[in-house]
Amino acid sequence: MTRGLKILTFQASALVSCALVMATVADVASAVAAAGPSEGNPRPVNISLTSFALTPGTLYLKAGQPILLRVANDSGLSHDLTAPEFFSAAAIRPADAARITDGKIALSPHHSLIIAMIPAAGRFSVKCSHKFHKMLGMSGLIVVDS
Ligand SMILES: [Cu+2]
Repeated sequence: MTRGLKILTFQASALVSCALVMATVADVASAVAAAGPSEGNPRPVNISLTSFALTPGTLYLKAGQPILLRVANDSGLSHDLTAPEFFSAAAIRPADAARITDGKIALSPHHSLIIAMIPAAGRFSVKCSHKFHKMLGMSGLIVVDS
């Protein structure tokens, strides 16, 4: 009986994390809708993490222009997008900022998330912080023009 309960508990927590991901996507969708045509819709921007590359290697953005940054782990290994200066300089929707820990977005294999943000001007290096991943090719640059 106890064992059955443990399995149930595990499944429930897995469901909760799936629900959280779906809630984030729904929130961003409503944020986009709320922005309305007069403010201009956020531009969708993608960063793909693979073993072992960040694509694009250099991402060009415009300061002050809202974006929906989709970070996707398109691989079977865990990776992260580490860009502490980029994230701390940007204005990030609070619900999305909660997904960034120590300047890092950690993603399980084949998971993605969307961050609604307004980038600030600068040149920011990005990498995966997992051991040897940067050396193997997981590094890049975000250039935000003013
Ligand atoms: Cu990695």
